[in-house]
Amino acid sequence: MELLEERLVSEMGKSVREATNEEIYSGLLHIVQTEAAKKLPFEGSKKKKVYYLSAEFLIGKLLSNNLINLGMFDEVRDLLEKNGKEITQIEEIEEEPSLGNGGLGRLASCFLDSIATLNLSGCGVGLNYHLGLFRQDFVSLQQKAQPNPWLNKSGWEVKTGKGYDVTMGGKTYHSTLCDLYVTGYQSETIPLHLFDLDTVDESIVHDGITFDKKDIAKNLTLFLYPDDSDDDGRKLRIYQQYFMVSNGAQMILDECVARGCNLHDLPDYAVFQINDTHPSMIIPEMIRLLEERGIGEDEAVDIVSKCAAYTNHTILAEALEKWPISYLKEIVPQLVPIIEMLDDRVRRKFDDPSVVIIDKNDTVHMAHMDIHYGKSVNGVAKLHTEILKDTELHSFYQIYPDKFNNKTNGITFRRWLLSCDPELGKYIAGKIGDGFICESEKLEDLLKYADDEQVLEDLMQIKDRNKVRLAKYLLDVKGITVDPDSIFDIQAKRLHEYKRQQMNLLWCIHHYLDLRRKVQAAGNAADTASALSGEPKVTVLFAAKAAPAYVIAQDIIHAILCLQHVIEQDPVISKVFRVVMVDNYNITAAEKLIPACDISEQISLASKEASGTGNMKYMLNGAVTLGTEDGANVEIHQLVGDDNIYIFGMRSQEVIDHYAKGDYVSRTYYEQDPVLHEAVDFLTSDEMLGCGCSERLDRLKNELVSKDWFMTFPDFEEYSKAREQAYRDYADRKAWARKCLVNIAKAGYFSSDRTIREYNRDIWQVE
Ligand code: 26V
Repeated sequence: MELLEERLVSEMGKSVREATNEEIYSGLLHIVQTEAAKKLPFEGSKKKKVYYLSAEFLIGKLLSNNLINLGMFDEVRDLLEKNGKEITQIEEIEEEPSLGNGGLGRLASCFLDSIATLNLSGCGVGLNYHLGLFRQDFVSLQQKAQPNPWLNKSGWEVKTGKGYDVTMGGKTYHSTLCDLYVTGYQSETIPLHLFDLDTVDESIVHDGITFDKKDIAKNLTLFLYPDDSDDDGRKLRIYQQYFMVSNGAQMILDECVARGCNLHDLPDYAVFQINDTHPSMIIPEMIRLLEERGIGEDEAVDIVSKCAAYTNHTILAEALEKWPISYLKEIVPQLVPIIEMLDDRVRRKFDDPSVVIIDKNDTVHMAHMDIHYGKSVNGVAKLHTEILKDTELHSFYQIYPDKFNNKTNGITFRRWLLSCDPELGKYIAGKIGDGFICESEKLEDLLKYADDEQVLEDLMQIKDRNKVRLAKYLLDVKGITVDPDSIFDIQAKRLHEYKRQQMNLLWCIHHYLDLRRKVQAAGNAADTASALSGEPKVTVLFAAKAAPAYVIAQDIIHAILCLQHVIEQDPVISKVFRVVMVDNYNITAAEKLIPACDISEQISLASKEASGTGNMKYMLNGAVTLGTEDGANVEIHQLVGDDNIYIFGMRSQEVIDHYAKGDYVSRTYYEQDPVLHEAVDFLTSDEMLGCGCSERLDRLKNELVSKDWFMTFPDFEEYSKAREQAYRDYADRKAWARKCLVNIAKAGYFSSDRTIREYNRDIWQVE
């Protein structure tokens, strides 16, 4: 204790009591950085290393998580308390790094935590986006995208002084490299390498997130996922991707040579995991660099094919990247002959146009390159991998059955339990010991308390306190009032039609109209209170960013905000039902929302959600899933059993068959189901138009009635029934607590430590 206090005081030049929260934050940051750096493994102590290449790393705030992993959290908290300070207040100072978008980026961060925790030799490779993914504000009940200048306020990056030349679009750029330290739990630290360009200029951004997309020297690492609705935006994505992988490839070769590699034996020194197709150009780039260093073409292809491994994260066609060869000729002409050579080899071997790399329209299929020239192809949940094998990538599966494997996603329990819900973490450790932190399947020991009334009540009280904590946060930070004494029903994730926030919205409309009818039937004021007295109190929370160019997604946000507004105006109904959309969903918000959740909405159209990882986080924090048989929900269902989850809707095969036959007609449902009809019509009602924008609301209604590509209507009735059943079940506090307990107990399988052990066993083989 003395030591820590002395160090902090010497960092700050004043006593803890006298210091401001900002000074304490900076002091702790320096101490954590020093401790983390001491745990960096000696470069060269292990031969082979995994390089996790990803356009996104959604790492979240670092202070508390690092304190936990370094084993310093309790000591720091107690020291602060002794001096009249609160660790939660210090946490508020930190700006969350904005280097990711959704599940793919968060998964990459959980994986780094697990790689470090398991003491495996590895690192992350990505880009240092100055303004990150945009920050979401709500203005006039609509999403407004703003720059997110997180970097200016962050002190976590360590400048390395390293950098490489990268030639793109006829110009040579010199990169800079800074590292973020990722601490493992009671173990080593690994670096996340973030490449950047010194000439990037934040001042070129104006009117929200608009900027000159052609000025590469100034814009290259401004934003993650710059708007790709025009050619210049798409080209900028290629610039970013090539910059990331060319730097990564040069660094990999330098490091491997320093460890004793003679290039011929590169597969003994490096494996690169390609996270979705954004880093796919590492394959031709690495071949190019090897050839430049004197390796023959055949051998270079062979070497890279033994180093590269590809993870697929989605079956949505628009996310499987394809680039016109003309763009590549303009930006990376040095790769084009190599890609043509790779395509040529494929064509000579296989007489199947569906597996070529460059198709007849001169479009380059990045995933195809990964599959032919990688040693492994994995999906991210059992169902997803089966769909890849049977449908989306079937031709490839026939050629390379042995390359395909499943790696069901996972989450790090350090951040998603110990850090975000310390009270629950401690409570569980008090009951079954803290072995579950690293041996997650030990959580099953909790099952022996499944009928222990005291434990069940304790769990509910922890949940209640988390709900109060969330309510306070929403009031303090967002100015939103919610009743902690209501069911918290939460859907927080990227906004996409396949995730079907619009179906949740339609149910909310339906419920609101139902309540309104009950109030109206009661007539006078005295009776209205009693008209709703038997109703479950419900707070529906949404949180989601929509891609700036994704119009319908923004329409859905708008409709949710309009409904929120309409209900807020109703003093009677808002006592029992509220809809709240929380702005700027990020890790910090997730860490508040998840521990407070009762019902976890995982309602994607079956077959479309590759895995989901939010579903696992809610489960671990004792929420019950309301979901479809999609992604990892299938595995959650198998683990917890029918009694501890609410499953509804079409199964994936049925959905796939509908798409194959093209026989789904949404209008039929609209015309035949009066409940659905009424809810859909309300989108363009006087109440909604009173606060909303008719162009957006009309477009959304029309989209649903005339297309509904993600089939919300056929699932609506079953969804409503399952949801209402869950609300009724919630009334039995003990029975509900038992469901929560079973969910927690069965979550052990979803630790990212398990996932990383599988990657290492089957693909990486690093020490
Ligand atoms: C999405 C977007 C949306 C914004 C505009 C640009 C852009 C570019 C690429 C993508 C692909 C996102 C892929 C992704 O996040 N997939 C998710 O990966 C998770 C981890 O495996 C998985 O749990 C989710 O089911 C899957 O959707």
